[in-house]
Amino acid sequence: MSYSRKSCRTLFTPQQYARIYGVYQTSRSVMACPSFSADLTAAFTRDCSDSMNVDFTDNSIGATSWEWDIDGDDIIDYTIQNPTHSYLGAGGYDVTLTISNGSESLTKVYQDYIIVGGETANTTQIILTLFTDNWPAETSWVFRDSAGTALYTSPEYIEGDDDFTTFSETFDISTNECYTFEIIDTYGDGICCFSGNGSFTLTTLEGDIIATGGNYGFGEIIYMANAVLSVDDYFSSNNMTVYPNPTKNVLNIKFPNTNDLPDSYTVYNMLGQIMSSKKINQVDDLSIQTNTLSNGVYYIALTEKNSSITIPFIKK
Ligand SMILES: [Ca+2]
Ligand SMILES: [Ca+2]
Repeated sequence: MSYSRKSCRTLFTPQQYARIYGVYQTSRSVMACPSFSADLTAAFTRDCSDSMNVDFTDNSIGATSWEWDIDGDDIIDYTIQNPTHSYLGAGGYDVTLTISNGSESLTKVYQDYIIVGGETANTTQIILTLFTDNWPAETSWVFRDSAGTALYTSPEYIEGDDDFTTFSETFDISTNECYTFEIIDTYGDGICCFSGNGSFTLTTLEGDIIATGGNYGFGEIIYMANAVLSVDDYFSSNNMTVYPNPTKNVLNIKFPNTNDLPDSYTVYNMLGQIMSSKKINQVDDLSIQTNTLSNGVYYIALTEKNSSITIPFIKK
């Protein structure tokens, strides 16, 4: 409630103006920039392996102490300003940074900020199926090997002509390599779901889906490992032997428990081409004829349910 005359209620005296100006001048630096905020960046080189080193950099303002939970388990891992961490194990990790300036603290959570590892794609060819939306010219993609070399790149999709159209591309891949597929949208709204339900899908030649999406903003990178030498539970708990290696006419694979044999095997050459493949019904099926192979390095992939192992061998 004001007791001044109505015409005076919205007016300030010169003294009042002076005080307002004084307060503004002394506090404007505080109002212009935050004096206390949490922020971070991370530097890393991702590949398909299940481990990755990350250098975190604190970009906070006004912090005098730091608490980092770098793997989302609510347990503080580091209290230094700029930690380096080695992640072991594929998956997405939340990163939480809590800063303090002695009197107050601030916490910022970055969900799935660090992603380690890649999809499994044990095959000789990867098939891209792309269904465009109403703005196909915004879409492009590139398929790279682990050195970053672009092996396949998209054609130019034409506005109007290529709207709501399905495109299929085939990528030849080799064994023991990490590939990336990057899809890009120049407008930043993906190909779903504002201007039509576009999508991309990567499948193996055998029809297994590696990755699919459409609602990816400015873009997305898919990491895919092809026949990376790995050991799963079944094979690590079975002391198998492979002999002779190098081999001439027959390669033998022996499991201690002949009642628990793997399901099948496939022999690949260095280019990832399938040389032979067989379902394993009996012990004899694991004596593999190699006399028809030309000399060189090959890989034999054994599978048992969801486990697989790939072993290199030499034909001499
Ligand atoms: Ca932790
Ligand atoms: Ca778009």
